[in-house]
Amino acid sequence: MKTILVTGSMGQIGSELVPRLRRIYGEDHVIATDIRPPDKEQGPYVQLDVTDRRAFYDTAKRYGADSILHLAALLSARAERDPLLAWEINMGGLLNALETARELNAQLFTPSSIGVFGPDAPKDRTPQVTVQRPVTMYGVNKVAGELLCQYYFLKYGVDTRGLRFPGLISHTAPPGGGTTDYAVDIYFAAARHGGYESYIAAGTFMDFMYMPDAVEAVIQLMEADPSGLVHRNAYNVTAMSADPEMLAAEIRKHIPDFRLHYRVDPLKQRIAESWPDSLDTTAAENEWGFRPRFTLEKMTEEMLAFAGGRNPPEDGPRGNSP
Ligand code: AKB
Repeated sequence: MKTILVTGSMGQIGSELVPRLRRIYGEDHVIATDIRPPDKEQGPYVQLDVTDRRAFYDTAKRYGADSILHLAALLSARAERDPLLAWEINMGGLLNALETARELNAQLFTPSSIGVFGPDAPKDRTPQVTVQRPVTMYGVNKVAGELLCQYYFLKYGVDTRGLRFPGLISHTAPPGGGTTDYAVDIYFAAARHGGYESYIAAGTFMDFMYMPDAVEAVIQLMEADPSGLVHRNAYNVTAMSADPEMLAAEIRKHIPDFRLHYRVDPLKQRIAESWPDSLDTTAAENEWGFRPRFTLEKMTEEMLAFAGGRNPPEDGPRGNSP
């Protein structure tokens, strides 16, 4: 049975991924770590700064980790405000994760992002393999991260795997410092206040995916037969492409008088405009069977139910069953 070390476990992805992993692999086989002290009773937890290579290695070794899910990172808008810190955490943390994986012969997953593409890449159905010239520090980190993971795979045989995530939408833990965060905020504002002021302009399309689909995609990729993984670092994945008006139209099916206003944030808008409108996910579909379950309609129904403090609809699938 796998023993999995997760960094950034209290972040947006980790908050849903860790409980799901514990249901599959057992509580004691998933070691959650984050830079913060633990906030509730839970399974094995270690406070870990991923830029401390010795502590990273010692923690993984102590628990006998044979799999590392390295999630700790600064997101795009935050990284743009402090590029040096972003380099330190995003690249330093990844290098420590890769070195630990190499020394312990462990599998390694780390998320990449739609941020690896820049204005030179095709905007619609952006191909798996195309020009990657990002204009943000976050994008530079993620491209370098993909290449570094591929280098460790080719040179040392480390079983590195990654996904280029779009904006991830979840009701469990708020995102922080991302460009796509508006697509989470809009649901909470709609359910609680009936209106939202968007920092992303109307007509700005980006890709999104509901968190249960993202969690299943990570697990599916980590369990996939390595012989089929041609583009292991990293796969385009997404479930829907939307702009603020599309999200609002879907919300109005449940809250007819929902109001959407705009106060555009120039930094986040500039980042969003440099990213694809939609990704081509053919490689992920063909190489390991990626197939998201949540459409915009179904996700909106659930997000509004959770954000409004109601239970989600009984009949809908919530990702795959354990
Ligand atoms: C961000 O907005 O920075 C992230 C991402 C798309 O990688 N959600």
